[in-house]
Amino acid sequence: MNEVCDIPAALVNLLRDARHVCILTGAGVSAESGVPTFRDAQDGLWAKYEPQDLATPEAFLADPALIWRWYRWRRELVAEAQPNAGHYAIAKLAELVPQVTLITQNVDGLHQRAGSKNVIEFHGNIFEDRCFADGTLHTADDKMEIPTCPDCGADLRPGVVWFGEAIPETASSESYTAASDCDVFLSIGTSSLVYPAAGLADLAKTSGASVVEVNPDPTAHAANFDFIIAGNSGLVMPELIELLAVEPGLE
Ligand code: BV8
Repeated sequence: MNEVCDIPAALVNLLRDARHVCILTGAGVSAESGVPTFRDAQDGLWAKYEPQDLATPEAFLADPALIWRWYRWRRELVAEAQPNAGHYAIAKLAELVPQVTLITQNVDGLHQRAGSKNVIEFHGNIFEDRCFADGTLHTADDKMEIPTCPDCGADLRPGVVWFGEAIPETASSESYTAASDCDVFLSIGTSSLVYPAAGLADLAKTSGASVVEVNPDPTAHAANFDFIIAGNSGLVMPELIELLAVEPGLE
């Protein structure tokens, strides 16, 4: 079996004996599906914008048509993308350990398309439309440059969490519960710079869990993690699953 990166046997044993594995994923997990990360420079007509500057209620209020064009561009990009081996391996892990809680910062829905169930969408979903006034879910009329709410006439906005906005209550409470209950926490494909998501690994650590980072470019947080696997999730996760599937003692 061609080892793509060395996965310590101690980590495989840890996962083999795990009771509850909590996983946090970020844009890096979708990078191998061709979905640009937030760190990646945007190309084309969006190159001059910082994603962080567009993903705010202020930017929407200032120019809702611009923001709708940006999100429709990203929706097309994501709709054309396919889940990659990393997404499928993460879905498979749920069959190999008693309990998995999957929390994603990604709004692309690729985990669900790879078969993961009960995914906690910590930052919402890009394909949802919500009333800007009260957050109610609606289906936007895509012929409208700025779709409006059929109930109150306010603008509709993409169902994602913008900077400066609170994390949805259910997603927040379920994530904190899982991070403080798990015995293994996997942080995969995230720069761990955006809060409160970036605080979940520390919560798991202080709650006694072993914390693992999978990222080709180890983050500033890695120093207080237990295992750092410096590789692409599309290579590391399938290998981890393969090693987990091997009967102990037959490695
Ligand atoms: C809030 C949806 C308050 C929208 C997103 C504490 C300290 C400092 C700042 C704050 C703080 N608390 C709050 C803040 C402010 C802010 C924040 O964190 N700012 C940062 C930038 C400093 N947080 C907020 O505003 C949050 N809300 O605090 O509200 C509040 C409370 C109550 C009531 C009212 C208000 C909301 C944050 C959510 C924003 N929305 N997304 C959209 O998508 O359009 S965030 C968005 O950016 C993503 O969802 C994701 O979370 C983040 C990007 O991070 P990553 O996913 O990690 O991706 P990134 O590109 O950064 O990195 C990719 C990584 O992958 C890299 O490390 C790379 O090496 C790696 N990689 C690359 N290829 C691979 C790979 N890894 C594995 N395999 C590969 N192949």
